[in-house]
Amino acid sequence: MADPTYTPPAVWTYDSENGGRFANINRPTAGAREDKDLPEGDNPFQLHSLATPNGVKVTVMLEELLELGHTGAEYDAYTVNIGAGEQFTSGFVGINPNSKIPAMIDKSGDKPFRIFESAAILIHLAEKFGEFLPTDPAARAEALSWVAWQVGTGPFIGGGFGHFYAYAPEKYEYPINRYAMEVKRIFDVADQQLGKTRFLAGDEYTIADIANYPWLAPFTYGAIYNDAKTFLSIDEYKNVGRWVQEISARPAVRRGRIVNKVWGEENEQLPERHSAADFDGKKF
Ligand SMILES: N[C@@H](CCC(=O)N[C@@H](CS)C(=O)NCC(=O)O)C(=O)O
Repeated sequence: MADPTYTPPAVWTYDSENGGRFANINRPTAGAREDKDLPEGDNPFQLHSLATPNGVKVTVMLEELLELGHTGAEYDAYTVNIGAGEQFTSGFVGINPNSKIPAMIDKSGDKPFRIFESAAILIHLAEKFGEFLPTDPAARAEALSWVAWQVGTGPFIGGGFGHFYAYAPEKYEYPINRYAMEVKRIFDVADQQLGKTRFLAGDEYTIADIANYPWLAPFTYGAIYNDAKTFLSIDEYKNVGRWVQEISARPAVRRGRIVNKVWGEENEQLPERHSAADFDGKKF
């Protein structure tokens, strides 16, 4: 192992100049840094998010519900520019004390309430509309297990592999090896499961697929972390590839992927979404 070694001091101290890609926003403290309210629309759901994998889970879910005719799932989606620190406004911290997208307000009832953490949002919406989460106890347990699996594995993919392979100021062999191995193991888990079942939790498309798709699919397209698709030999995972192709063809998935997208081609971006008409003229 060629990496230089580091001897940790007795007490860690914060170095704001660590040079990492997110050094300007990451601090070891929580809470609002700026007094600013959130924008608000008239729809039952107010989503404050960004089209990263964690954000796309929720926009796909809402678009899937609308696709099924649940007009009660209409939503206003506003972009939170996490690179500019908008997750630290008083308004956003008020709906997510953890300052991470996605976060949502459900104002469909008498009293609006907040929901943060993408999995909690998916489960809330699935239960509210009675969709994408089976009611049979065994099938429900299987779907929730794969949702929880995603929440547990996501940080190894993003905060671990993605950070050290693509974002860290310098490349270090030890963490890249550690997390490359872990991401390949995660893909193998999904691939073996999808060798047995059409969708992650069985024959039915559920929130297990909606949670996992935005994290696994970009690797198969070569659309995440530079050359990660080649580096991790993602084409080996044939069952994941077959599953990604099937899910990518769903109209709701195609729409959900561009909501709160503020990069790429102009006609593939949708910083705000307030109604179905916002997709007019867009490529998705
Ligand atoms: N466990 C959270 C993770 C959310 C998360 O990590 N969001 C990232 C973007 S994908 C974020 O907002 N980062 C901003 C920051 O760390 O300051 C969830 O599933 O909702």
